[in-house]
Amino acid sequence: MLGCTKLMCSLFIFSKNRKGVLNMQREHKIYNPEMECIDREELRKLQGDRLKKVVKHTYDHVALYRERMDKKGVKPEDIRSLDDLKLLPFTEKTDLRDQFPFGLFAVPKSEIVRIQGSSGTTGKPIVSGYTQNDLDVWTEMMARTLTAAGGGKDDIVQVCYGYGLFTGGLGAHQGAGKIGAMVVPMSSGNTQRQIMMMQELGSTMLCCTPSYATYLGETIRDMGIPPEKIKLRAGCFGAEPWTEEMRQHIEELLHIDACDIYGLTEIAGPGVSYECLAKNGMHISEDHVIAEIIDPVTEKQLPYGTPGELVFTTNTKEGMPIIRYRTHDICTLTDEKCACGRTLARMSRITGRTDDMIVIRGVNVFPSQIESVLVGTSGVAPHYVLVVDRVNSSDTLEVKVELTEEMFSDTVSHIEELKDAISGQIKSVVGIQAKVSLVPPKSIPRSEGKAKRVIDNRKL
Ligand code: DLL
Repeated sequence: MLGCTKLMCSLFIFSKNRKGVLNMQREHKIYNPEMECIDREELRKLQGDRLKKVVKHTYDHVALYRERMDKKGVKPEDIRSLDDLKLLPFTEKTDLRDQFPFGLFAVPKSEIVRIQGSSGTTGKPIVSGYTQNDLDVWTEMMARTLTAAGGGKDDIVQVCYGYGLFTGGLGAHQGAGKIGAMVVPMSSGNTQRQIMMMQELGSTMLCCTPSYATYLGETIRDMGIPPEKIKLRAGCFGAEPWTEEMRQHIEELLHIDACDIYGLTEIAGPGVSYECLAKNGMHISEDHVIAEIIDPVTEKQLPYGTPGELVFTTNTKEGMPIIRYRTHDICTLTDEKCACGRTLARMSRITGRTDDMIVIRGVNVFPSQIESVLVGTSGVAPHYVLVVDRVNSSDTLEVKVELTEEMFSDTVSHIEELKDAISGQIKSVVGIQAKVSLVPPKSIPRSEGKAKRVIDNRKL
Protein backbone atom coordinates (compact mmCIF):
# COMPACT_ATOMS: atom_id res chain seq x y z
CA MET A 1 0.00 0.00 0.00
CA LEU A 2 2.76 2.42 0.98
CA GLY A 3 4.81 1.43 -2.04
CA CYS A 4 2.25 2.64 -4.56
CA THR A 5 1.96 6.10 -3.00
CA LYS A 6 5.70 6.61 -2.83
CA LEU A 7 7.21 9.25 -5.05
CA MET A 8 3.78 10.09 -6.35
CA CYS A 9 3.93 13.45 -4.72
CA SER A 10 5.85 16.33 -6.14
CA LEU A 11 5.16 19.98 -5.69
CA PHE A 12 6.31 22.84 -7.84
CA ILE A 13 7.20 26.14 -6.25
CA PHE A 14 8.97 29.26 -7.32
CA SER A 15 12.29 29.80 -5.70
CA LYS A 16 15.31 32.02 -6.06
CA ASN A 17 18.25 30.80 -8.07
CA ARG A 18 21.82 31.28 -6.92
CA LYS A 19 21.90 34.89 -8.05
CA GLY A 20 18.70 35.55 -6.14
CA VAL A 21 16.56 35.83 -9.28
CA LEU A 22 13.01 34.57 -8.82
CA ASN A 23 12.69 32.65 -12.04
CA MET A 24 13.12 29.00 -11.32
CA GLN A 25 10.38 26.44 -11.00
CA ARG A 26 11.48 23.72 -8.67
CA GLU A 27 10.06 20.32 -8.05
CA HIS A 28 9.78 19.08 -4.49
CA LYS A 29 9.91 15.31 -4.53
CA ILE A 30 8.57 13.46 -1.50
CA TYR A 31 9.50 9.85 -0.84
CA ASN A 32 6.59 8.89 1.40
CA PRO A 33 3.85 11.53 1.07
CA GLU A 34 1.45 9.51 3.20
CA MET A 35 3.72 10.01 6.22
CA GLU A 36 5.69 13.12 5.32
CA CYS A 37 2.50 15.10 4.56
CA ILE A 38 0.32 13.51 7.25
CA ASP A 39 -2.35 15.58 8.96
CA ARG A 40 -0.79 16.72 12.25
CA GLU A 41 -3.72 15.61 14.40
CA GLU A 42 -3.53 12.18 12.84
CA LEU A 43 0.22 12.19 13.46
CA ARG A 44 -0.25 12.98 17.16
CA LYS A 45 -2.62 10.06 17.45
CA LEU A 46 -0.20 7.76 15.61
CA GLN A 47 2.69 8.91 17.79
CA GLY A 48 0.65 8.33 20.95
CA ASP A 49 -0.35 4.83 19.86
CA ARG A 50 3.20 3.92 18.94
CA LEU A 51 4.53 5.43 22.17
CA LYS A 52 2.28 3.18 24.24
CA LYS A 53 3.67 0.13 22.45
CA VAL A 54 7.29 1.18 22.66
CA VAL A 55 7.04 1.98 26.36
CA LYS A 56 5.48 -1.40 27.11
CA HIS A 57 8.13 -3.20 25.00
CA THR A 58 10.91 -1.28 26.75
CA TYR A 59 9.50 -1.79 30.24
CA ASP A 60 9.09 -5.51 29.66
CA HIS A 61 12.53 -6.11 28.17
CA VAL A 62 15.05 -3.53 29.44
CA ALA A 63 15.95 -3.64 33.13
CA LEU A 64 17.27 -0.06 33.21
CA TYR A 65 13.98 1.41 31.95
CA ARG A 66 11.91 -0.82 34.23
CA GLU A 67 13.94 0.35 37.25
CA ARG A 68 13.78 4.02 36.20
CA MET A 69 10.03 3.91 35.60
CA ASP A 70 9.38 2.05 38.83
CA LYS A 71 11.44 4.66 40.67
CA LYS A 72 9.29 7.42 39.15
CA GLY A 73 6.15 5.44 39.89
CA VAL A 74 5.16 5.23 36.22
CA LYS A 75 3.74 2.07 34.69
CA PRO A 76 3.29 1.42 30.95
CA GLU A 77 -0.53 1.70 31.46
CA ASP A 78 -0.04 5.34 32.57
CA ILE A 79 1.05 6.25 29.05
CA ARG A 80 -2.25 6.87 27.27
CA SER A 81 -1.33 9.51 24.72
CA LEU A 82 1.52 11.71 23.55
CA ASP A 83 0.79 14.12 26.42
CA ASP A 84 2.04 11.48 28.87
CA LEU A 85 5.54 11.51 27.36
CA LYS A 86 6.62 13.98 30.03
CA LEU A 87 6.03 11.36 32.74
CA LEU A 88 8.84 9.19 31.40
CA PRO A 89 12.46 9.22 32.60
CA PHE A 90 15.30 10.60 30.50
CA THR A 91 18.17 8.66 28.95
CA GLU A 92 21.73 10.01 28.82
CA LYS A 93 24.80 9.05 26.79
CA THR A 94 26.35 7.74 30.01
CA ASP A 95 23.49 5.21 30.23
CA LEU A 96 24.51 3.83 26.85
CA ARG A 97 28.15 3.67 27.96
CA ASP A 98 27.26 1.99 31.26
CA GLN A 99 25.05 -0.55 29.53
CA PHE A 100 27.60 -1.30 26.79
CA PRO A 101 27.34 -3.50 24.83
CA PHE A 102 23.95 -5.23 25.11
CA GLY A 103 22.32 -3.88 28.30
CA LEU A 104 19.74 -1.74 26.47
CA PHE A 105 18.75 -4.36 23.89
CA ALA A 106 15.06 -5.13 24.04
CA VAL A 107 15.15 -8.24 21.82
CA PRO A 108 17.26 -11.41 21.89
CA LYS A 109 20.69 -10.93 20.31
CA SER A 110 19.70 -13.35 17.56
CA GLU A 111 17.20 -10.72 16.31
CA ILE A 112 19.91 -8.08 15.94
CA VAL A 113 21.28 -7.86 12.41
CA ARG A 114 23.55 -4.79 12.70
CA ILE A 115 25.65 -2.88 15.20
CA GLN A 116 26.66 0.74 14.64
CA GLY A 117 28.66 2.98 16.93
CA SER A 118 29.26 6.60 17.77
CA SER A 119 31.92 8.60 15.93
CA GLY A 120 33.76 9.35 19.19
CA THR A 121 36.13 6.58 20.21
CA THR A 122 36.41 6.59 23.98
CA GLY A 123 37.69 3.53 25.76
CA LYS A 124 34.09 2.38 26.09
CA PRO A 125 32.15 3.23 22.95
CA ILE A 126 28.42 3.45 22.61
CA VAL A 127 26.68 1.11 20.23
CA SER A 128 23.21 0.70 18.89
CA GLY A 129 21.66 -2.59 17.76
CA TYR A 130 19.20 -2.84 14.85
CA THR A 131 16.67 -5.52 13.98
CA GLN A 132 15.94 -5.95 10.27
CA ASN A 133 12.89 -3.74 10.74
CA ASP A 134 15.02 -1.04 12.44
CA LEU A 135 17.41 -1.12 9.49
CA ASP A 136 14.50 -0.81 7.07
CA VAL A 137 13.15 2.20 8.98
CA TRP A 138 16.55 3.92 9.05
CA THR A 139 17.02 3.18 5.35
CA GLU A 140 13.67 4.79 4.60
CA MET A 141 14.64 7.87 6.64
CA MET A 142 17.71 8.22 4.43
CA ALA A 143 15.64 7.59 1.29
CA ARG A 144 13.38 10.46 2.41
CA THR A 145 16.49 12.59 2.98
CA LEU A 146 18.00 12.06 -0.45
CA THR A 147 14.63 12.47 -2.16
CA ALA A 148 14.07 15.74 -0.28
CA ALA A 149 17.39 17.01 -1.66
CA GLY A 150 16.07 16.22 -5.16
CA GLY A 151 17.56 12.73 -5.49
CA GLY A 152 16.11 9.85 -7.48
CA LYS A 153 16.97 6.74 -9.45
CA ASP A 154 18.89 8.63 -12.10
CA ASP A 155 21.35 9.98 -9.58
CA ILE A 156 24.91 8.87 -8.96
CA VAL A 157 25.47 9.32 -5.24
CA GLN A 158 29.06 9.65 -4.05
CA VAL A 159 29.20 8.77 -0.37
CA CYS A 160 32.27 10.20 1.34
CA TYR A 161 31.10 9.75 4.93
CA GLY A 162 33.24 7.12 6.66
CA TYR A 163 32.04 3.53 6.35
CA GLY A 164 32.24 1.32 9.43
CA LEU A 165 30.74 1.66 12.88
CA PHE A 166 30.04 5.35 12.18
CA THR A 167 26.51 5.63 10.79
CA GLY A 168 27.30 8.19 8.07
CA GLY A 169 28.68 5.93 5.33
CA LEU A 170 26.35 2.97 5.58
CA GLY A 171 23.31 5.16 6.29
CA ALA A 172 23.76 7.23 3.13
CA HIS A 173 24.65 4.08 1.20
CA GLN A 174 21.45 2.28 2.21
CA GLY A 175 19.24 5.30 1.48
CA ALA A 176 20.79 5.86 -1.94
CA GLY A 177 20.25 2.19 -2.75
CA LYS A 178 16.63 2.45 -1.64
CA ILE A 179 15.84 5.27 -4.07
CA GLY A 180 17.44 3.21 -6.83
CA ALA A 181 20.37 5.56 -7.36
CA MET A 182 23.84 4.41 -8.41
CA VAL A 183 25.88 4.36 -5.20
CA VAL A 184 29.58 5.17 -5.17
CA PRO A 185 30.84 4.00 -1.75
CA MET A 186 34.04 6.05 -1.55
CA SER A 187 34.16 6.44 2.24
CA SER A 188 36.18 9.38 3.61
CA GLY A 189 39.61 10.67 2.61
CA ASN A 190 41.83 10.52 -0.48
CA THR A 191 40.62 13.77 -1.99
CA GLN A 192 42.40 13.43 -5.35
CA ARG A 193 40.77 10.05 -5.91
CA GLN A 194 37.37 11.40 -4.84
CA ILE A 195 37.65 14.16 -7.42
CA MET A 196 38.87 11.81 -10.15
CA MET A 197 35.93 9.43 -9.53
CA MET A 198 33.51 12.34 -9.32
CA GLN A 199 34.56 13.46 -12.80
CA GLU A 200 34.85 10.05 -14.42
CA LEU A 201 31.55 8.69 -13.08
CA GLY A 202 29.71 12.00 -13.29
CA SER A 203 28.50 11.89 -9.66
CA THR A 204 25.38 14.02 -9.25
CA MET A 205 24.96 13.92 -5.46
CA LEU A 206 27.47 14.17 -2.65
CA CYS A 207 27.13 12.95 0.92
CA CYS A 208 29.84 14.06 3.38
CA THR A 209 30.50 16.47 6.22
CA PRO A 210 30.08 20.16 5.29
CA SER A 211 33.75 20.80 6.07
CA TYR A 212 34.81 18.06 3.68
CA ALA A 213 32.42 19.38 1.02
CA THR A 214 34.12 22.76 1.37
CA TYR A 215 37.55 21.18 1.12
CA LEU A 216 36.52 19.19 -1.96
CA GLY A 217 35.10 22.34 -3.57
CA GLU A 218 38.20 24.39 -2.83
CA THR A 219 40.48 21.65 -4.14
CA ILE A 220 38.46 21.34 -7.35
CA ARG A 221 38.68 25.13 -7.78
CA ASP A 222 42.42 25.22 -7.05
CA MET A 223 43.07 22.36 -9.48
CA GLY A 224 41.49 24.52 -12.19
CA ILE A 225 38.91 21.88 -13.13
CA PRO A 226 36.28 23.52 -15.37
CA PRO A 227 32.83 23.54 -13.71
CA GLU A 228 31.25 21.58 -16.60
CA LYS A 229 33.44 18.59 -15.66
CA ILE A 230 31.66 18.33 -12.30
CA LYS A 231 28.08 17.12 -12.62
CA LEU A 232 27.05 17.48 -8.96
CA ARG A 233 23.55 18.90 -8.40
CA ALA A 234 22.99 18.49 -4.67
CA GLY A 235 24.53 17.32 -1.43
CA CYS A 236 23.38 16.11 2.00
CA PHE A 237 25.83 17.46 4.53
CA GLY A 238 25.81 16.89 8.29
CA ALA A 239 27.37 15.12 11.28
CA GLU A 240 28.80 18.43 12.51
CA PRO A 241 27.56 21.99 13.04
CA TRP A 242 27.72 24.41 10.12
CA THR A 243 26.30 27.78 9.14
CA GLU A 244 24.32 29.57 6.43
CA GLU A 245 27.58 31.21 5.32
CA MET A 246 29.14 27.79 4.87
CA ARG A 247 26.12 26.67 2.88
CA GLN A 248 26.50 29.61 0.55
CA HIS A 249 30.23 28.97 0.16
CA ILE A 250 29.68 25.27 -0.67
CA GLU A 251 26.85 26.08 -3.10
CA GLU A 252 29.02 28.60 -4.91
CA LEU A 253 32.07 26.36 -5.01
CA LEU A 254 30.28 23.25 -6.24
CA HIS A 255 27.23 24.83 -7.98
CA ILE A 256 24.86 22.62 -6.01
CA ASP A 257 21.98 22.69 -3.54
CA ALA A 258 23.53 22.02 -0.14
CA CYS A 259 21.04 20.48 2.32
CA ASP A 260 21.55 19.92 6.03
CA ILE A 261 21.04 16.44 7.48
CA TYR A 262 21.00 15.53 11.16
CA GLY A 263 21.09 12.30 13.09
CA LEU A 264 22.72 10.41 15.90
CA THR A 265 23.73 6.83 16.53
CA GLU A 266 21.61 6.51 19.65
CA ILE A 267 18.40 7.16 17.72
CA ALA A 268 19.05 5.67 14.26
CA GLY A 269 21.86 7.49 12.45
CA PRO A 270 21.66 10.18 9.74
CA GLY A 271 18.19 10.94 8.42
CA VAL A 272 16.46 11.51 11.76
CA SER A 273 15.84 14.92 10.19
CA TYR A 274 16.61 16.38 6.79
CA GLU A 275 16.23 19.54 4.78
CA CYS A 276 14.19 19.80 1.62
CA LEU A 277 15.04 22.19 -1.20
CA ALA A 278 13.22 25.00 0.63
CA LYS A 279 16.29 24.86 2.95
CA ASN A 280 14.36 26.17 5.87
CA GLY A 281 15.01 23.71 8.67
CA MET A 282 15.19 19.93 8.87
CA HIS A 283 12.02 17.83 8.69
CA ILE A 284 11.91 15.30 11.50
CA SER A 285 10.75 11.76 10.66
CA GLU A 286 8.10 12.13 13.36
CA ASP A 287 6.35 8.88 12.55
CA HIS A 288 9.50 7.12 13.81
CA VAL A 289 10.81 9.56 16.45
CA ILE A 290 9.16 11.99 18.86
CA ALA A 291 11.00 15.28 19.30
CA GLU A 292 10.74 17.53 22.36
CA ILE A 293 12.57 20.67 23.37
CA ILE A 294 13.32 20.97 27.07
CA ASP A 295 14.90 23.52 29.34
CA PRO A 296 18.20 21.78 30.13
CA VAL A 297 18.12 23.00 33.73
CA THR A 298 14.49 22.52 34.79
CA GLU A 299 14.01 19.60 32.35
CA LYS A 300 10.52 20.97 31.56
CA GLN A 301 9.12 20.86 28.03
CA LEU A 302 9.32 24.14 26.09
CA PRO A 303 6.91 25.33 23.38
CA TYR A 304 7.74 25.35 19.67
CA GLY A 305 9.86 28.35 18.73
CA THR A 306 11.77 28.45 22.03
CA PRO A 307 15.43 27.38 21.89
CA GLY A 308 16.34 24.52 24.16
CA GLU A 309 17.73 21.03 24.33
CA LEU A 310 16.51 18.52 21.79
CA VAL A 311 15.18 15.25 23.24
CA PHE A 312 14.22 12.22 21.16
CA THR A 313 12.14 9.13 21.82
CA THR A 314 12.27 6.34 19.26
CA ASN A 315 8.77 5.36 18.34
CA THR A 316 9.19 2.25 16.22
CA LYS A 317 12.63 0.93 17.15
CA GLU A 318 12.63 -2.70 18.28
CA GLY A 319 16.29 -3.61 18.90
CA MET A 320 17.33 -0.75 21.14
CA PRO A 321 14.40 1.58 21.78
CA ILE A 322 15.39 4.80 23.53
CA ILE A 323 13.11 6.88 25.74
CA ARG A 324 13.60 10.65 26.02
CA TYR A 325 17.23 10.77 24.93
CA ARG A 326 18.92 14.01 25.92
CA THR A 327 20.94 14.91 22.82
CA HIS A 328 22.43 18.03 24.46
CA ASP A 329 22.06 19.67 21.03
CA ILE A 330 20.41 23.10 21.14
CA CYS A 331 17.85 24.13 18.51
CA THR A 332 14.24 25.24 18.02
CA LEU A 333 11.28 23.38 16.54
CA THR A 334 8.46 24.59 14.32
CA ASP A 335 5.37 22.84 12.99
CA GLU A 336 4.52 25.49 10.41
CA LYS A 337 3.80 23.94 7.06
CA CYS A 338 6.76 24.04 4.72
CA ALA A 339 6.78 25.26 1.12
CA CYS A 340 7.56 21.70 0.04
CA GLY A 341 4.20 20.43 1.28
CA ARG A 342 5.57 18.29 4.12
CA THR A 343 3.77 18.67 7.43
CA LEU A 344 6.51 17.05 9.52
CA ALA A 345 7.88 19.48 12.12
CA ARG A 346 11.23 21.05 11.38
CA MET A 347 14.23 21.66 13.61
CA SER A 348 16.54 24.60 13.12
CA ARG A 349 20.28 24.25 12.69
CA ILE A 350 22.04 23.08 15.82
CA THR A 351 23.28 26.28 17.43
CA GLY A 352 25.28 24.80 20.31
CA ARG A 353 25.50 22.14 22.98
CA THR A 354 24.47 22.10 26.61
CA ASP A 355 27.49 19.99 27.51
CA ASP A 356 31.12 20.36 26.54
CA MET A 357 31.11 17.95 23.59
CA ILE A 358 32.77 19.37 20.49
CA VAL A 359 32.51 17.91 17.02
CA ILE A 360 35.84 17.97 15.21
CA ARG A 361 35.92 16.75 11.62
CA GLY A 362 32.66 14.93 12.31
CA VAL A 363 34.09 13.15 15.36
CA ASN A 364 32.47 13.72 18.75
CA VAL A 365 35.13 14.73 21.26
CA PHE A 366 34.72 15.29 24.99
CA PRO A 367 37.45 17.26 26.81
CA SER A 368 37.29 14.59 29.52
CA GLN A 369 38.68 12.04 27.04
CA ILE A 370 41.72 14.21 26.46
CA GLU A 371 42.01 14.90 30.16
CA SER A 372 42.15 11.15 30.82
CA VAL A 373 45.17 10.91 28.50
CA LEU A 374 46.92 13.86 30.15
CA VAL A 375 46.27 12.68 33.69
CA GLY A 376 47.77 9.31 32.81
CA THR A 377 50.98 10.84 31.41
CA SER A 378 53.90 11.72 33.66
CA GLY A 379 55.74 14.94 32.89
CA VAL A 380 52.59 17.05 32.32
CA ALA A 381 50.24 18.71 34.80
CA PRO A 382 46.44 18.39 34.46
CA HIS A 383 46.19 22.02 33.30
CA TYR A 384 45.24 22.19 29.68
CA VAL A 385 43.21 24.01 27.10
CA LEU A 386 41.89 22.76 23.76
CA VAL A 387 42.04 25.21 20.86
CA VAL A 388 39.78 24.31 17.95
CA ASP A 389 40.05 26.14 14.65
CA ARG A 390 39.17 25.74 11.00
CA VAL A 391 42.11 26.06 8.61
CA ASN A 392 41.56 25.58 4.85
CA SER A 393 38.08 24.23 5.64
CA SER A 394 39.42 21.52 7.88
CA ASP A 395 39.02 21.47 11.66
CA THR A 396 42.22 21.56 13.69
CA LEU A 397 42.75 20.71 17.34
CA GLU A 398 45.64 21.98 19.43
CA VAL A 399 46.08 20.61 22.93
CA LYS A 400 48.04 23.05 25.10
CA VAL A 401 49.21 21.38 28.29
CA GLU A 402 51.55 22.49 31.05
CA LEU A 403 54.80 20.68 31.72
CA THR A 404 55.62 19.80 35.32
CA GLU A 405 58.48 21.79 36.92
CA GLU A 406 60.80 18.77 36.66
CA MET A 407 60.03 18.12 33.01
CA PHE A 408 60.34 21.81 32.18
CA SER A 409 64.05 21.69 33.02
CA ASP A 410 64.58 18.44 31.11
CA THR A 411 66.28 18.04 27.72
CA VAL A 412 64.60 19.04 24.47
CA SER A 413 64.72 15.46 23.16
CA HIS A 414 62.72 14.20 26.15
CA ILE A 415 60.16 16.91 25.62
CA GLU A 416 59.78 16.00 21.94
CA GLU A 417 59.27 12.35 22.90
CA LEU A 418 56.62 13.38 25.41
CA LYS A 419 54.75 15.39 22.74
CA ASP A 420 54.72 12.42 20.37
CA ALA A 421 53.56 10.08 23.13
CA ILE A 422 50.63 12.36 24.08
CA SER A 423 49.63 12.91 20.49
CA GLY A 424 49.72 9.14 19.84
CA GLN A 425 47.58 8.47 22.90
CA ILE A 426 45.02 11.11 21.89
CA LYS A 427 44.83 9.56 18.42
CA SER A 428 44.14 6.14 19.86
CA VAL A 429 41.63 7.28 22.51
CA VAL A 430 39.77 10.04 20.67
CA GLY A 431 40.42 8.99 17.10
CA ILE A 432 41.74 12.27 15.75
CA GLN A 433 45.13 13.85 15.18
CA ALA A 434 45.92 16.74 17.54
CA LYS A 435 48.82 19.15 17.67
CA VAL A 436 50.29 19.00 21.18
CA SER A 437 51.95 22.15 22.56
CA LEU A 438 53.80 21.78 25.85
CA VAL A 439 53.78 25.08 27.69
CA PRO A 440 55.68 26.24 30.81
CA PRO A 441 54.29 25.44 34.28
CA LYS A 442 51.55 27.84 35.50
CA SER A 443 51.18 29.51 32.10
CA ILE A 444 47.57 28.43 31.50
CA PRO A 445 45.17 30.86 33.21
CA ARG A 446 43.48 29.37 36.29
CA SER A 447 39.78 29.81 36.60
CA GLU A 448 37.89 30.61 39.76
CA GLY A 449 34.73 29.00 38.53
CA LYS A 450 34.20 26.39 35.86
CA ALA A 451 37.49 25.91 33.98
CA LYS A 452 37.28 27.02 30.36
CA ARG A 453 38.81 24.03 28.64
CA VAL A 454 37.80 24.74 25.06
CA ILE A 455 38.51 27.75 22.87
CA ASP A 456 36.56 27.27 19.66
CA ASN A 457 37.73 29.76 17.04
CA ARG A 458 35.58 28.30 14.26
CA LYS A 459 32.83 30.61 13.09
CA LEU A 460 29.95 28.17 13.57
O1 DLL B 1 26.95 12.19 13.29
C1 DLL B 1 25.20 10.81 12.37
C2 DLL B 1 25.26 11.56 11.09
C3 DLL B 1 26.01 11.07 10.05
C4 DLL B 1 24.51 12.72 10.92
C5 DLL B 1 26.03 11.74 8.83
C6 DLL B 1 24.49 13.40 9.71
C7 DLL B 1 25.26 12.90 8.68
P1 DLL B 1 26.99 10.60 15.85
O2 DLL B 1 28.38 10.27 15.49
O3 DLL B 1 26.32 9.75 16.86
O4 DLL B 1 26.06 10.52 14.59
O5 DLL B 1 26.96 12.12 16.32
C8 DLL B 1 25.74 12.75 16.66
O6 DLL B 1 26.62 14.88 15.88
O7 DLL B 1 24.26 14.81 18.56
C9 DLL B 1 25.17 16.40 16.94
O8 DLL B 1 25.86 16.98 18.03
C10 DLL B 1 26.15 16.21 15.78
N1 DLL B 1 25.44 16.40 14.48
C11 DLL B 1 24.96 15.46 13.65
N2 DLL B 1 24.40 16.04 12.56
C12 DLL B 1 24.52 17.39 12.73
C13 DLL B 1 24.12 18.54 11.99
C14 DLL B 1 26.19 11.27 13.43
N3 DLL B 1 23.51 18.45 10.81
C15 DLL B 1 26.00 14.20 17.00
N4 DLL B 1 24.37 19.77 12.52
C16 DLL B 1 24.73 14.98 17.25
C17 DLL B 1 24.99 19.88 13.71
C18 DLL B 1 25.17 17.61 13.97
N5 DLL B 1 25.41 18.85 14.45
